[in-house]
Order: sequence, then C-alpha cells, then structure tokens
Amino acid sequence: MEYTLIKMKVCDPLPKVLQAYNNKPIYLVAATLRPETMYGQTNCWLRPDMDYIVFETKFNEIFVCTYRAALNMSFQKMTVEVGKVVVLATIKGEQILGAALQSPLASYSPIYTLPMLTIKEDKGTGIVTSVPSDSPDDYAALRDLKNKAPLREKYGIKDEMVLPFEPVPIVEVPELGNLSAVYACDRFKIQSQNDRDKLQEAKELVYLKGFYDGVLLVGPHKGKKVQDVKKVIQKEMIEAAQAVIYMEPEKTIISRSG
Ligand code: ZZB
Repeated sequence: MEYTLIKMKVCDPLPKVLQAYNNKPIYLVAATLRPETMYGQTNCWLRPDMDYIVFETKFNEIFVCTYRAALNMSFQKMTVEVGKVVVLATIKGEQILGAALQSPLASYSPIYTLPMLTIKEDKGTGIVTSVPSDSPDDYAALRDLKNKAPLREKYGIKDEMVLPFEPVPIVEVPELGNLSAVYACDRFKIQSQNDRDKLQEAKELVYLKGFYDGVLLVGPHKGKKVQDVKKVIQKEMIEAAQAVIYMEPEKTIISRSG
C-alpha cells in the first residue's frame, strides 16, 4: 500500500514532551491516500492512549509517529541506518493533544491535534490528518467534539481549537455535492464516530464517487478531475519537501500447508 506522508510542522509553543528537540524542525507525520484533499484539513487526529515515538530522520528532522511506522520508514532509507530506528522518546498521544501545527496546503493555520478514539495501531503512522469535507470518519469525530463540551474538557481541548473549524468545500462530487462527507453522514444518519458500520458504508460511497467523478474546487488545479491531479499534487508536495512517499507492507501472513 502506498501512502503520502504529510509533514505537519509542530509550532511554538511546543508541547512539553517535545521541547528537548527544539533545535530541529519537528513534524507529526500523517499517512493519507488522498493528497489532493489537503486543502480541506481542519485538524490532526491522535489516539490519546496510544504510544508514539520521537525519532530523527537522516535529513535532521524530528518525526513523531508509531514505532511500527518508523521502522517501515527506516527500511525505506529515511534513517541513517537502514532497518534501525533510534528512539529519542516514547510518548502517549494525550501528551501532545492541543498542539498547534502548520500543515501543507491547509487553508486554516494553525490547526490543532485532537483526540480520535478509533485510530488503528496497525495502519499508517497512527497520526491522521482530518478532512471533514470528504472523510465521513473525520466529519463524525469533529462533530462529536464540537457538540460535546465534556469530551473537549476530558482531553483538555480548548474551544478555539475546535469550534472555528468548519468543513471546507474542496471537491465537487456529482449527486453528493461539495461536502460529500457531510452529505453521506446525513444520508446514513450517522450519530457519532462510533457508528462504525454506517461510517464504513458512507466511506465507501464517498471514496468511489470522489475518486472517479470528483472535481477539484480550489488551488492551482481547480476544475480538474481528482483522478487526474492526485499524483500531480502528491509530486508537488514531495518536491516542496512537504511530503514523502511511505509504503506499507501488506500484512498477509503467507502460510503453506500440505
Ligand atoms: C486524508 C483523507 C481525506 C482520508 C479524505 C480519507 C478521506 P483506508 O482506505 O482504510 O486505508 N487513516 C490513516 N491511518 C489511519 C489509522 N491508523 N486509523 C484510522 N484511520 C486512518 O483509509 C486510509 C485513510 O484513513 C487515510 O486517508 C486517513 O484519512 C485515514 F477525504 O487522509 B485519509 C472517504 C475517505 N476520505
């Protein structure tokens, strides 16, 4: 599986657990399949109870992600020694909640790290960039945080990190409109980020239609089809050192019998 790794720069004031690395640029790195949607980022998701590591790349940058993802990166020659990750620190997601980030192409700056409880440990980097206009999971989770003050309080999230951020229309999808995830969450009557089955259906609908029929509404490739610009936008971000390609081995276990 090929992902685009989006380098989301941590801004001052740095969270306490990252202050020791302030002499180098620090990035939370998010794995995405939709680089063309980066215009619509409103926040970054972390899982509060999950372990993340801090490590240095061979380009003198500090990355934060799961150890599993860092090891994959080291095999892709992103660390000094192939297959080896020098762990500077292990931290919990909750220790970097509420951090301010600058993320490539985003129309909001800064955006903040917020809690999402459904992040999977064995996929991507454990850091997820949020595009509520086009991702039902992101819309449902952002809406939960907006509607539930106790949820914000529980994680020490200030109102101004959540309330001003609205889904940004970035892709027009025939029949689904320019906020396809919002449309899909309404249509499938999704109540919260825990409506897993309905969210899966919603995701399938917007993924397919968005990819084949979606037209970009913003940026230099405005008016072009998503399927024609996805690779171009990925390449532009890589050339601007805002992103890198990240591969993940399929986790099929090959077993032989007989
Ligand atoms: C931005 C984005 C914009 C995404 C969109 C999706 C959509 P898949 O198909 O299941 O592999 N993601 C990445 N890592 C994780 C994780 N560890 N746990 C939970 N979610 C994760 O899904 C890949 C997508 O799931 C990634 O692409 C990321 O969100 C999220 F408009 O990045 B995406 C209809 C989806 N639209």
